[in-house]
Amino acid sequence: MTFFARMPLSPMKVFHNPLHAAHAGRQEMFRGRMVPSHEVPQRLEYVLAELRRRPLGELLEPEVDDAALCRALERVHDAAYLEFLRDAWQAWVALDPDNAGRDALPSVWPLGRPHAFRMDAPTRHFAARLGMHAFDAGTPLTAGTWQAARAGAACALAAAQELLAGARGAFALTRPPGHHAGPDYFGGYCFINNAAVAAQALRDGGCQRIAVLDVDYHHGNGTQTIFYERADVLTLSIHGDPATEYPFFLGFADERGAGPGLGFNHNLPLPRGSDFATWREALRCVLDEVRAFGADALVVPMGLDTFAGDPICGFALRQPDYLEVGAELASAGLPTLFTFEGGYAVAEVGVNAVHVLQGFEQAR
Ligand code: Q9C
Ligand code: ZN
Repeated sequence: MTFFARMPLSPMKVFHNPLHAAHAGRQEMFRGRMVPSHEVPQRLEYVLAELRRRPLGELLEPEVDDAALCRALERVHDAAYLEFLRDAWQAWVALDPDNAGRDALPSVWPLGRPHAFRMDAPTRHFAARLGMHAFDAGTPLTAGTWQAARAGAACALAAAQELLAGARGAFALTRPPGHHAGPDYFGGYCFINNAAVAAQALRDGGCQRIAVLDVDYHHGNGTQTIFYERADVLTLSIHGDPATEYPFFLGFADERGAGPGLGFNHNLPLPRGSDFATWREALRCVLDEVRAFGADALVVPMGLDTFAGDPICGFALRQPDYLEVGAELASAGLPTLFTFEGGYAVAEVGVNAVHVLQGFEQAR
């Protein structure tokens, strides 16, 4: 018998992050220029507005114990990285008081090649620490980043607790997003891996096998890396082929896991321009894997940047397709936790997100 013997049909609870707007990046490096951030607070506000129009269930702020949150974060991220994030803004402003009016972005990295630059260089300079903990120059770290990211992870933890208490579905509506964040690094607009925090909290709450099915346009590199050597968390991702798409350096089909985790990661890269028929075929394929794995819970890092109208991505899903995405996900028949990831067609992201959730609710 699986961990969840009975599944009451309670409506989906939504945990939204009251501090999300404290993280508001001004600019990101994009093709050699500084451009306005794509990952903006308005994105979440559009989802909230749509949820008020089409309520799915209770809309709650997470109430989680501080110490419990700390423990949950340390289950997936290095303590030194969390400390870095906590103190980063203060260190940035200490470099130069004028920095208070600009966001922090890395501009030098150690690469990691042998005998080139030292990964253990004896420096605590903030520019060096930033380069050690970031993998791109598109993810501004701001005055409120730590507060927002931490409160966002609290949403993921509360949603996991909801599933452990018997709920069939829960949504962690939070930003910044999380699926690109790894054990000790940020990037791709992500700082704390909310989906990984949720998956690990489900494991620690007694679930034996968790499947994480990432539907964001971009490969969920952080989640893959966090669970790469583990057989208890199956990581699956459908995304734009990294041969041409961000994050370029991970997300290829031959990455199947390592050590005891060999066989427990599967990437389905699709060519830029793929339509819903192609995408849905990939989804059905990974859902078969979820069933074969015998997962007792499903975590879905939900990006809506697969939308045809997305300004920085290349798939061609249409608005009504998202209702079907939700219904397909419900066919797994598992308690399911959604996190909010990408989706940069700001005015449409609310309808698309709620379509997935409504499709899920109506099909279950
Ligand atoms: N020319 C998420 O969707 N910039 N992150 C890509 C491509 C970074 C996306 C630039 C995209 C990160 C959560
Ligand atoms: Zn994305």
